[in-house]
Amino acid sequence: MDLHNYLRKLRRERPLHLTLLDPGKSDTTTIGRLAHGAAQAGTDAIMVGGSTGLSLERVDAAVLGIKAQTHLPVILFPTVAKAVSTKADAIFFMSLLNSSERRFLVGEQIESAAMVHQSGLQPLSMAYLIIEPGMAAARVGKATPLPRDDPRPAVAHAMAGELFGMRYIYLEAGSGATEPVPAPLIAAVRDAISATLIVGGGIRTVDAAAAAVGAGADLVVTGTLVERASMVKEELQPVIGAVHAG
Ligand code: 1GP
Repeated sequence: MDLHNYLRKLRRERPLHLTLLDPGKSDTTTIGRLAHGAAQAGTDAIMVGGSTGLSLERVDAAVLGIKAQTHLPVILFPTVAKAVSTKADAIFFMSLLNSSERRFLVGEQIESAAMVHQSGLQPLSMAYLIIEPGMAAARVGKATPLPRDDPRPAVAHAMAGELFGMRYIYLEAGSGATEPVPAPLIAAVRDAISATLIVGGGIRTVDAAAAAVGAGADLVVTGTLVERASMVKEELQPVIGAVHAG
């Protein structure tokens, strides 16, 4: 499956929802159960990744667990090269553009490049931008989060990513953020780029999801919402509905 085309075609109809599952936080059985519920709720694809506690064994098992439970495409959302699973369909081949550490700008990517090339994983090039508060993603990625109240630095980073040829720009407030990326910042980045715009971090309500797509997000990511749900399908469905309603 050509994931880029799949996402692009669907996007012509409506914005998309992606569910992030973290093998560093949940065991394989739980990941399979969450993926099943998210699929029933209408999510468009599953992202697998996290900031800490990841090993290749855990990521492999998570991807296989998801594939046993759903037919949804699985996209890796990697932090380190050693945990890049070849069992997924695609990989966000990403650079954390506001990291101060070479490793997260190009180092891990260089280490995984030959394997990605040989594996059949489809690379989806992405500029990853961490916005305040940034949470664990900022700490682990050695990023000084970009300001929430002044869109200019985020716009400049997004434009640089697009000029590098990156097809996806991800505005990340950090998993579990108390406040998601503000709508005016999303709108300013949307105005400045034509790449596919992904927004995530702290989106747990219908209103927050509607605000993100209203401001111009093409893809909305939620993770904590599904991890904390006791009834995954029921709790996720309204938020996914708000994304799809665009
Ligand atoms: C983190 O943007 C994602 O990379 C998801 O964040 O867990 O807050 O939904 P949440």
